[in-house]
Parts: sequence; structure tokens; C-alpha cells
Amino acid sequence: MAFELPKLGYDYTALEPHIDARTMEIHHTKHHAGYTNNLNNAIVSTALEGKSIEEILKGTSGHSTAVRNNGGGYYNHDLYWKVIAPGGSPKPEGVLQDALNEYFGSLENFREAFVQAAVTRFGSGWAWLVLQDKKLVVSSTPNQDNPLMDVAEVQGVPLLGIDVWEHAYYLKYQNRRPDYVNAFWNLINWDEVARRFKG
Ligand code: MN3
Repeated sequence: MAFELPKLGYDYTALEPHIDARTMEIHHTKHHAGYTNNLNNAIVSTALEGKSIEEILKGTSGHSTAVRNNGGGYYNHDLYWKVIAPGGSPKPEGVLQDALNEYFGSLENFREAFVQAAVTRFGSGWAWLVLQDKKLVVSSTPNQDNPLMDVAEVQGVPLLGIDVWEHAYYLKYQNRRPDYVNAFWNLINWDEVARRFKG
């Protein structure tokens, strides 16, 4: 019943040169594993044991800080590994492309908004593309919060997310967060974003 660290669909080296293998290995085997273990420890023998991660997150205002931080960390990293892929995938098509055009004007405008949210998030956190009441919006959250949480300023379904904690990029990019964010853009798995959009 406990949450398990998901396996990646590719090797640690597969996202080079955009994200280096050492960062990937530490991020997955130390950071994501830590959130997973700490989440399990925080919910064992409580009313949350056996619930889905989505159910747990939507009740965040009523949970401990440990559940908020580690539940978010568990979910967010699972999404992160899936919305990127070696070489990325072709640009958004079909209904996702139409929606991005409708709410941002163009893919390039969406990119600017997403990059801006990622670069300007102060300290550790995430930037998101969020499906909110059938609209698409860009937001960012502090720490391991995400749009599924009832404490988030912008609530909805996260379709795409970028981790802007320094542990996600510091070995290769040091303080150059914008370089990492722009490199991430080359890896986006639009097929996965579209799958989440269609629900
Ligand atoms: Mn991380």
C-alpha cells in the first residue's frame, strides 16, 4: 500500500546535455526517494494511509507540514520525470495546441510566460501549466506545493511542471537558472502534456 519510488522511463544519461546524468541520479535516488520515504512515514497508521496521492493533496490544509512537503515532493517529481523525455517530442498538436493558442495567443507566448514564472519564483519551488476550469493558466508555487493542493493560490490540474529547486540544476548550471529553464524546454514531452490535458 505504501507509495513507491517510480522507475524512470529512460536512463540517467538520456537527457544530456540538457540535464546531466549526475543531477538525474541524485535527484531520483536521493531527493525523490527521500520524499517518498518521508511521505510513507508521515501517513503510516493514519487516516491517510491507502488514499491516492491526489486525494491526500486536495486536503492539504488539514494535514501536517510533513505530509504537505513530502506528498507534494512525491507527486511533483513523478510528474516531472514524465513530462520530459530524451529529445522531447514534437510540438503540441490538436486540442492542446488550440487551447495554448486560445489562452496565450501562441506557443511562443506560452513559452515566455512559463519561463518567466520559472525564473522569477523566489527560492525553491515549481512553475506550472495548469488546467483551471477548462482554461489554461501559468502559475508557480513555493517549496513542494502544487496546484492540486487546496492551499495553492492557483488551483487546478497540473499539466506541465518544472522543478526550480537548485538541486535540479546546480551541478551543471550553478546560479544560471534561466539556462536550465531554457534547456528544459527542449525536453518537454508534449504527448504526455496532451494526455494529461485530455484527462
Ligand atoms: Mn526536485
